[in-house]
Amino acid sequence: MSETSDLLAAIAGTGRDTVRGGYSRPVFGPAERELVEWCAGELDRRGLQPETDRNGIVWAWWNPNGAPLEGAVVTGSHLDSVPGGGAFDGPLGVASALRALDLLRERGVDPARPLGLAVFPEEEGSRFGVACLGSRLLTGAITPERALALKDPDGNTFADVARAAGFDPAGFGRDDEALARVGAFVELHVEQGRGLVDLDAPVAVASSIIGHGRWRFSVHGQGNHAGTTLLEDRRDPLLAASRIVVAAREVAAANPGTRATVGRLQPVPGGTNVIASRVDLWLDVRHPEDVVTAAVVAEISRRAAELAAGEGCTVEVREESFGGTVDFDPALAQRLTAALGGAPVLATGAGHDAGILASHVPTAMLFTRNPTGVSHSPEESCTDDDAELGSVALADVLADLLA
Ligand code: HGY
Ligand code: MN
Ligand code: MN
Ligand code: MN
Repeated sequence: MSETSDLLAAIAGTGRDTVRGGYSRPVFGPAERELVEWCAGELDRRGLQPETDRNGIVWAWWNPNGAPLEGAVVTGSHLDSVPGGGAFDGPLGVASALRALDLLRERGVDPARPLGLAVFPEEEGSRFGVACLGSRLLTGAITPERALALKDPDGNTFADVARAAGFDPAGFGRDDEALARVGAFVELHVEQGRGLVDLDAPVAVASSIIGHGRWRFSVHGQGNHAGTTLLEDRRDPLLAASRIVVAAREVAAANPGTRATVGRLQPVPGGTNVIASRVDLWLDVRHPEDVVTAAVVAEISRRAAELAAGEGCTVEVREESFGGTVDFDPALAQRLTAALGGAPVLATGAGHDAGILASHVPTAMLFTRNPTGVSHSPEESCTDDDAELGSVALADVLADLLA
């Protein structure tokens, strides 16, 4: 074990299992209250008073010199997960932030600026469908109106869930005061790929996040009885949807570098002996060049309309979220690389709150090695030693930024 992996074990031992069930950050889901209490307890034990702001972001400040908070250095990540996710995507960034604070204190660092720790809600978008919902609300990348109307799989609106968790729905939205406090944001995250394994290095600095978005396809057909409806009389949206999934792969394969995924498909009403009346499927498309992403989505949409019509169905396509490729601040990335005495610089295909903040404040990321390279799955991994090396690296770059 290492101090960082001890913190990770504590996170895994709390209500995170329910969070891993794809539900939103505890602050919006009282069932995961235990996770928030653990986090608040760890901050409290370090003499930091956690406060949850009007967008559901948890902030805590280490400010031994009582300096104004504006222009602070902030580090942190998220605690929510995807359904069936791993134990490190998010929590490693939070555990490393706590451990890095401990290391800064052990080293006797006297910060010229405050250090903030932040935990962002609903980074995965597993509950309300839009990734990085907390950081999008903070920066105005999503309007409060659109966010409040988002629904979870049970049909609860974000407004209702937030109100039930004690938030004022009128409070959500861009928060310039909070943004003014962030002079620089550094997020550490487990690597979601094999870059560091192949380079045989424990930590990397991020160069960019490739652009990515989510589109909802709703295929409408004719609900009917599985036993009394002859094949020639059917307008089966699930058959059309299945062909759309195959077409998405074909279009992606024809555009090198494209990643197209349908990870969620929902027949309605979903009965074994019922021909569906509608099928919703969610398409995730990513590519380093935003124009290619747009062209791929347009071609998949065109093919979908054709395939639906071929089965007597229709299809509606709605963009749920899109963020273009983010190139992190090169000077800040260079400064982190120098503070580490040199480190690999890697791009990522995964989205992060850092990707949303990067358009508003100087932002950087560190990645810690993941021996399996697998993520969004229980096989996601990080050794105890590497987890600690990541925290040490985070402490090194924070010490440099706080000097
Ligand atoms: O989907 C992503 O890339 C991130 O894990 N939210
Ligand atoms: Mn993730
Ligand atoms: Mn993540
Ligand atoms: Mn019947």
